[in-house]
Amino acid sequence: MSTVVIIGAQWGDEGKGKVTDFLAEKAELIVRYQGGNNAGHTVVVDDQEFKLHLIPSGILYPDKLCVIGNGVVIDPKVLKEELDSLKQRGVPTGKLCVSQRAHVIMPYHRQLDAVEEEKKGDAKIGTTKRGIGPTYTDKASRVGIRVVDLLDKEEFPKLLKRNIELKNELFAKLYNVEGFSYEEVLAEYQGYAEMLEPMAEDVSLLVHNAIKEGKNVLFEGAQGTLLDLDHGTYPYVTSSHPTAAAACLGSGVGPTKIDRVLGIVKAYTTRVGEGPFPTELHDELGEEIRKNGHEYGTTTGRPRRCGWFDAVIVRYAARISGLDSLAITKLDVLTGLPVIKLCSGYRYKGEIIREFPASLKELAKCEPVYEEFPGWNEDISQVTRYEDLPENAKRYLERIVELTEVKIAIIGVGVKRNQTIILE
Ligand code: 2SA
Ligand code: GDP
Ligand code: MG
Repeated sequence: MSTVVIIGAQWGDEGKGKVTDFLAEKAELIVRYQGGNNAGHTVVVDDQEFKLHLIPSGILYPDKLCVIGNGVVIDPKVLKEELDSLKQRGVPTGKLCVSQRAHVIMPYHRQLDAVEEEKKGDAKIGTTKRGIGPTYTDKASRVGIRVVDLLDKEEFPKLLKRNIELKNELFAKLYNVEGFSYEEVLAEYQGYAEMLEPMAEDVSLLVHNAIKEGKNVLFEGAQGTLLDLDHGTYPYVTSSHPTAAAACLGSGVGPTKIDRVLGIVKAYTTRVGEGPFPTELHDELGEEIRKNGHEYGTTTGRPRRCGWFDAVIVRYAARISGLDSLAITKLDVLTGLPVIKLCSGYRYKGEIIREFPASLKELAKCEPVYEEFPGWNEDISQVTRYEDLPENAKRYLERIVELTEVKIAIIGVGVKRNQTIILE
């Protein structure tokens, strides 16, 4: 390992948190580079479960430097809560840095997220309502507030006043909801500025120097490829780029500095929020997988939609992010199913297609073509070597490799660090 980017190759919640935590043992620096506290990364250490939203999953090791890059949107209220909660549980949090260039989520962003969703009615995206989209919108509109601006005692009040006036007008005229008090938000955020001051860094420089010194760096992605603003199932996407290229842009390093890209996939597929999902199971089996896999949103608690593994989307994710290898998680959840299905292509207008379409109308007409595999009943949750997996499980995995054209490096058979099979 030297510099490795970890991305979700489906619709998120593939187990990036667990894999990052597992690989972080050999890393010196762990970087979050996109998204915000819409993410929910679960890490289980011994018997303790941690749900991280904003802070990189490396934080659970006392000696790793954790960094929040410029591509992340930071809600300082959530950052404070997450830091306090970790401290309360005895986790040292002194080695966390945030980029001076990262944009800050403001209370009006959270409110906008909620009212915009409501206004959309049936066409809602199913966002996490954490203010993510409106914060990236302000960033692109060049009216956002960065960490460095929040720390500027002269500039911040001016920026805030201008933004609150504009947003309050919008709330009153368009949404008929109450706006925010400038004085109250100013006082609240001045408190956050004090918290952020010692953490704010030139993250690009910090990561650059670490790479130059030969340190192992992990870039921890959030959400998944099909939620990418450009490459996902638009408009049912998030407002950032959960694909590998974002690791460079969102932390300020050049693409030549990245050694490997690891795609995390579940042994089946889930999606939370609205939008197309070709292999979704609408029956009892979907319920069973949800129950066995504990498929509920780590941030919002919403039930996740469940379905079969879709090799079309993973092959697509492999192309978009240039995946070197896959980590297949939650193989144990499939134990006991008599038959496991694998989508190898879509039937569209009588033809088999293997590339993921851009048009949602076309996607809606795509019917998954399934290959069927006999399941296994053996408990695999303690297996540590690939050879010891049941033959039927190996057959299923081998077909995933053939269809996605990416080799498997890691297999997850449980939530804990030691419930992991390494293949290379
Ligand atoms: P947003 O809030 O603007 O990013 O929502 C836009 C879409 O992105 C989806 N999204 C996610 N999908 C899977 N997991 C995410 N994190 C949480 C988790 C989700 C939760 O770990 O379970 O708790 O509900 C995540 N974050 C954003 C979202 O569902 C929308 O489809
Ligand atoms: P992330 O957003 O990609 O980090 O994933 P989440 O944490 O939102 O959801 C993945 C869930 O699956 C978490 O509850 C993990 O503890 C759990 N998990 C991860 N890997 C495995 C695995 O191999 N087997 C099982 N049974 N659970 C896993
Ligand atoms: Mg998650």
